[in-house]
Amino acid sequence: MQLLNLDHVAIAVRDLDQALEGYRTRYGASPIYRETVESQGVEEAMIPVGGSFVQLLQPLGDETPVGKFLSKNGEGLHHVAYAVTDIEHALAHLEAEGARLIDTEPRVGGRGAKIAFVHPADLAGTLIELVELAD
Ligand code: CMX
Ligand code: CO
Repeated sequence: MQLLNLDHVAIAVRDLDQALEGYRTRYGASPIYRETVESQGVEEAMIPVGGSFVQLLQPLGDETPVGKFLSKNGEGLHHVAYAVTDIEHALAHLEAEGARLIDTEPRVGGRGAKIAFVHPADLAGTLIELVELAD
């Protein structure tokens, strides 16, 4: 098990266009990907920062994970995502460690990457995403 890189920090927003405009005007930063990921209930945009990204997430509905988060907490930091080389191996390791996995098998997320989440109650109150990027 090795965390290769901080792939992204994700921020829940109500209005993706408005948040992107803020990043553009305040920080001169623009997204290089923008896509709807139905399976995760989000429209997402990825802004490159060094070797990592800021991921802005707008929910597709109130009953999605990000929709529920916004209702409860308002806009703000939602999760951190670490890149791994072999996500199945990483999940097997975490399961053996007794970690509270949300996904026991990877799903396909944005950029065609394999992704899986670990529950925020598992460690330090932080929702963690593992990402294995597509070749
Ligand atoms: N960070 C930290 N804590 C969080 C959290 C978050 N992002 N989301 C929820 N929680 C906490 C809640 O505050 C709550 O804590 P308490 O029990 O102390 O009140 C607890 O987790 C349960 O929260 P909930 O509002 O009842 O929500 P659910 O249990 O229905 O869902 C979670 C929480 C994490 C299981 C769900 O959001 C999930 O499956 N997330 C993974 C998928 C996801 O987030 N997809 C969108 C991003 C896609 C992408 O990055 O590509
Ligand atoms: Co993410």
